[in-house]
Formats: sequence, C-alpha cells, structure tokens
Amino acid sequence: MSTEQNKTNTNAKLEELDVNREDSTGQFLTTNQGLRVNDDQNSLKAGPRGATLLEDFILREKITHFDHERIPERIVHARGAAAHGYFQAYEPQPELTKAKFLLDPSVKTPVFVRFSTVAGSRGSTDLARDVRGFAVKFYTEEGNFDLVGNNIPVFFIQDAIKFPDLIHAVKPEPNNEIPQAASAHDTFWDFISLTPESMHMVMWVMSDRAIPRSYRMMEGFGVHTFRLINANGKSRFVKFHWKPLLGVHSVVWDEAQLISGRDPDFHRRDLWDAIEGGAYPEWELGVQVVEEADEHKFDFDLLDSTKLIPEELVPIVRLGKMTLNRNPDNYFAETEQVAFHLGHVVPGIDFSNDPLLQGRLFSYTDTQLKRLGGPNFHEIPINRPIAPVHNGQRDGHMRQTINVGRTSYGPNAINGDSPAQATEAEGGFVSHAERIDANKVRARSKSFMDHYNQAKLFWNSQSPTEKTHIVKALRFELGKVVVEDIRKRMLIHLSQIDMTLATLVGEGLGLEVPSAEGVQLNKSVPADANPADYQSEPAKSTVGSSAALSMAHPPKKGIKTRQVAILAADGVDATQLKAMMNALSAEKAIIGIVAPRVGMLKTSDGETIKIDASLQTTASVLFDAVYVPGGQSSVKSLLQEADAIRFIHEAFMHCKALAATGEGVDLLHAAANGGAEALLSSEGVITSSDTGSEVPQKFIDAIEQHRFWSREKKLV
Ligand code: HDE
Repeated sequence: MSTEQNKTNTNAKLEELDVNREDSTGQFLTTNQGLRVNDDQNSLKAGPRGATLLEDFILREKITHFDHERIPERIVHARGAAAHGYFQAYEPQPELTKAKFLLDPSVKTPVFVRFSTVAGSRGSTDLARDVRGFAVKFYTEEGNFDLVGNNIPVFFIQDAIKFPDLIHAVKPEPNNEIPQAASAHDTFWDFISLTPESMHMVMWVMSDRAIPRSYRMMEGFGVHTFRLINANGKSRFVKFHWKPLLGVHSVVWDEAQLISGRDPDFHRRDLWDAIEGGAYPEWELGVQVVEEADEHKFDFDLLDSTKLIPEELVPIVRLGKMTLNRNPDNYFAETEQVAFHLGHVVPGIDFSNDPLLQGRLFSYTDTQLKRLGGPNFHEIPINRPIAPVHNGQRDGHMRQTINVGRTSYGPNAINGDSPAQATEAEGGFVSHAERIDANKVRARSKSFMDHYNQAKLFWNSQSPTEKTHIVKALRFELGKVVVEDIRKRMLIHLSQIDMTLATLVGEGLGLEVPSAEGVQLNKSVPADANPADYQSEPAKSTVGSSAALSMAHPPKKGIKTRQVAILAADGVDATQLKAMMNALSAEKAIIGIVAPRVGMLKTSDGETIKIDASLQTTASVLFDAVYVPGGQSSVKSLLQEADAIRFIHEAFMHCKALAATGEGVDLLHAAANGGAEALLSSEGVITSSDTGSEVPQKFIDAIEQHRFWSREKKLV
C-alpha cells in the first residue's frame, strides 16, 4: 500500500479487509459451496418419524463446522477486546529512527489494538486484579510492527525460562481448577515468595493499576528496553510508553468485585460503546531515549525487565498519537485471530539483549502455530500486512495465497532471481551489529540482583490512599492464602521493601513480621550456585520517589465519557432534571436514567423520557457518579426501593461524586443510614434543598476529580 493512500483519510488496512467481509443482508441462505438451502429446519429422514440419513450432506456440513468452531484460547491474555484506528507522528524523527511511520507526520498508519487480562480464561471477568495487555499492531508500509506491551512498566521475572513457572503458579490450581482469573491463592504466592525479583512488579499489581476504570484510561508500556536505529546506523536504547489522553484512572477493589458480577464485560463494553458513540480513545506514544554510551550509568541494568527508568532521570519524548475509531466487525475473525509477535519489526527498530525479550522472540510464533493451527496464520486477514509479501515460503495448512510461477527458492535464474533481497537503502532489514565478546554461560548478571530498591521507589511514590489500597490488596491476597509459611515469607520480603508496609500487612493477617536473619529469600537459584550470589540487599533507606509512578498527580482532564446515573421515577422535577442533563451533555458525559422499572418516565411537566436501565438491571458500580433530582412523587417511589438506597450507599462507599437537589436530598438521607450529617458534608457530595442552579457545575467539577478518597479510612 503506498504512502499516498495512507495520507488520505481512509484506513488502508480497513479497506484491504473489505474483500473478506461478508454481509448476509437480503441474501439467500446457502451451504459453504454456495448451494441455496430450501429447508434449514429439518434433517433428511427416512419418513417424518424415521432415522436421519447419512446422505444429509447439508446437516453434516453444518454440524461438522459447528463441532470445529473453537480454537485453543491464548495460554495467557485469553480474555481481550480490540479496536481499529490509526497512528500519526507529530514530527519527523530522523535522528532517532529510520522507521518510516515515524518520519512522515502526514501518514496515518493503520493500527489494530488488543487489550487483555493475563490470567483468566476467555470467558472470565474484565475486572480481575491483573496486569492488562496492551498490544498494538501497526500496519506500516514497510511491514507490520507489533508493540506487545502491558499497562505496567515492569514484569515479574527477569528471564524467559521462568515464564512457564510464573504462569503455572498464577493460573487456577491444577487439581481443582480454582480460582478463575485471580492471583489470590497459594500457588501464586508460593512462587512469588520464593522469587524476590518479582517484588517490584508485585507492588504494581497490588496497586489500583491492576483494576483500571477503562482500557481508555490506562497507560501502556513496551516494558523491555528496545533499540531505535537511524539512517546512519546509530543505535539508541529506548523504552516505549503510551499515555492516555483521558488520564489514568482506576476503580476500587470492592467495586471491581461487584462489577465482576454485575457486568463481567465492563471494559469490553466501555471500549465498544465509546467508539460507537464517537468518543475515540487516544494515546500518545512516547519514548525514553538512552544513548548507548550511557548504558551503564544507572544503578540498575537496562536489560532487566523488573526495572523502569524513572522519568526524572530520562524524560519521555512524545512521538505521535494513536486514535481508535472503529470497532471490529467480528470478534473471532479479528480480536481472537490477531497474532502479535515481538519479532514483527520494521527497519529502524531493533532489540536489546533483555533475556525476557529474547525468550519472547521465540514464543509468539510458536504459540500462533498451535493456536491458529499452522504456519499460514500471517494470511488471516487481520494479520496480513498492507506491505506486499513475496518469498519462497509455500504450502501448509489452509494456504490462501496462489503463488504463481515455477520458483520457490533462491538464488534462481528461471525467475530472474526474484523475489530479490533488498539492500539496506532499499528498505532491507539489517540487524544492529552489536559487538559481543563473551563466554556461552547459563547465568544471571550480577547487575540484575537488586530486587527491592525499585519496589521501594514505587511504594515511596504512592499517595497515602494508594498506599492504603496496596496494603489492603496484600491483606486480601495473602488472606486468601492457606499455607501460613507463604504469608510469613511474603512479610519478610515486604520488610525488605518497607517496614511500615510489612507491619501493616502483617496486622491484617494477624502476624508479626518475621526476621529475615538467616533466611534464604531467593529460591530462584541454580543447583550449583552459591545462594549468597543470588541474594539481594534490602532496599536502601535513601530511595527517593518518582511522581510519574503515582496516579494521584496527573492533571484531571474533564468528564468526557464519564457515566453518570440519574435516579428518577415518575414525577421527577423536569427543570432540575433538564438543567443537569444539559450541563452533563455539554461536557460529553454519558447519562443513564435509572428508574424502578424500564420503559418511559413521566416528568413533572408531563413530558416523557426514556429510561436507560431499571434498578434491577444496573448498579452504581457501573457508573462514575450519581445525581438524584427532586420531584415529590419521584423521590417517594425511590425511597421505597431498597436498590435505590443501596445505589447511593455504594456510590458513597466507592468515593464517587454524588449530587441531589430538592426532595432528592431525602434519598441521600435515607442512604446515610443515620449518618446523614457525615454523608452530606463529605467531599464530593453536592446538595441543595431547592432547585440548586449551581449544583450542575459543582457536580461536574466533582466528577472530574474521579474519587474523593477523604471518605476512606487511611492506613498509612
Ligand atoms: Fe507475552 N505472551 N510472554 N508478555 N503477551 C503471549 O502470545 C510470553 C510478556 C503480552 O493480545 C502469548 O499470542 C513469554 C511480557 C501481551 O494477543 C505467548 C513471556 C509482556 C499478550 C506469550 C511473556 C507480554 C501476550 C500468548 C516471557 C509485556 C497478548 C498468546 C518471556 C511486555 C497479545 C500469544 C494479544 C501474549 C509469551 C512475557 C505481553 C504465549 C514466553 C513481559 C500483551 O506467546
């Protein structure tokens, strides 16, 4: 596909997919051979009450296809949701890279992005406490570039050889396949408590980063150190970042658990609805750049995926913006069959020797062979590059391409030696010629042996609320662990990070923090090694903090796409309702009218409005804020509904913005369960006993704050 086509407003990949789209509207039903079907209700039988005949090729075709509808789910990241969009560079970056999609700001490079959880099966809940996958396929004119990252900048392990162990430990336990999509069980914490390199990542996973409010409000990270190479062959190390333009937000753990019951598709639906509603999610792509000469200037190793580069040391350079503006047509064909691979790179992007990255370079093609059933998965429409493909690879299961000609080898003279290798100047990929002078060893570099300092950096960087949530998460997770030794070992690790953290978690578990004296904390040690060589020092007392690691600091960015519930029943005060609805709509918030039943609602001035959900079909956890307008009969009906009381109570407990006007304030009183004074005077609760013309703006300002943590009891 030419650059010219990418410069137009069309999406070259979406157009290319057209050939594979099928639309049955107005068409006859056929078999897979195109034969029109006359009777799709009855199989062919020996008489109306007789046995079914083997001859029934239509029945057999239909049932056979059905029997084979499933493919293996991803071994990790099975649960996901995806969308199409494009990426556009801000400025040409020739000093950094020769990758063409970063050189021409007029080019819109098509992308397909899949977000996921890691541990759960395909049908599991979106709101599990887990890392989120953030995988982007760029369909560039030089071939596909996949940036297969997560929403957390570090990882649990340093070497790919430990990945199967980590995943076996976190997956449901093998004897009873319990628990689904949860790390709160013995085998996970058993492994973690013996693997101190995971401690930094554990701090992130126990933080609210692991329960995002929306895929649209998550950061993304390439995790590993990569290389960018410019046209002169100059290589620099980089870390990739995605920064969401809606800011970074999470839910609270109690809410996450309730959402899992109320709407396990919460994130999937949120992404879908936002795109359908034209609120296209956006992220900026950034890089932290490290000159090769500076490779060793940090007190951690750039090749160690359990470490991040604090933004205070290396700021992020924003390269461009990604916009997601189209939902897939078919979940299976696109979201399920998309096949990402770190090894899908374009000239100008290269790898570092991070041993985790190196292992991944093997794993992704290997897994697609099994999951998608053979070596031709690159021909599946969603995986097909928009750049032309020519090579001598042939045949295999489900081959689509009809390669013409006699040659499928090179060199050849019969076809003029085509397809020809490209020189570097012609866009041929040349691996960075890194100098290596080393012994072949199975070893872990000494520079990987600091396991606690960045865990402490993360802890130090959190706000008191965030710290409280980490402590509570650890109490929850370790509280679910049955084997007490595992809890104790974890407390020792936590004490190596921060004694306050360890003590607080210990209090929740009814345990004193045991001494680390003489304990071999790292069991991830080779048989012949001296365990002392694998031991990490406790975190230094001088570790500082990094503002970028906290979700509390980034500026708040409006209330666009925030979901606001308005609780109402017949007789709702029309003036108050309309004033609020107009104000919220002007800010592009999404309003849900929630009433005791579905159908239409009569307002005080006799108008009818559509109810979006009944109190039975929704819950406050599916909204960001709640408003109760006045209207005597409306509020009277709501007061009789336990679900309405609970709605308010839960929203308050989850620290959300609440507003009420006129008689609506009575519902807040009822929900306060005797503590009305405390509730009504809380931050983020806006009330007015009359029509409250100032309430809408105050409410909007409150929603923008996302949550009012002052309502929570702090532990730290
Ligand atoms: Fe993956 N990972 N991974 N991973 N990963 C897979 O590939 C693997 C790792 C990530 O939406 C699998 O197609 C190994 C880190 C995402 O389709 C598999 C190691 C990071 C996705 C695999 C890692 C990731 C995957 C399973 C340790 C963040 C979902 C299905 C060396 C930077 C992509 C598949 C999608 C998927 C292997 C570690 C991100 C088995 C061996 C670190 C976002 O190949």
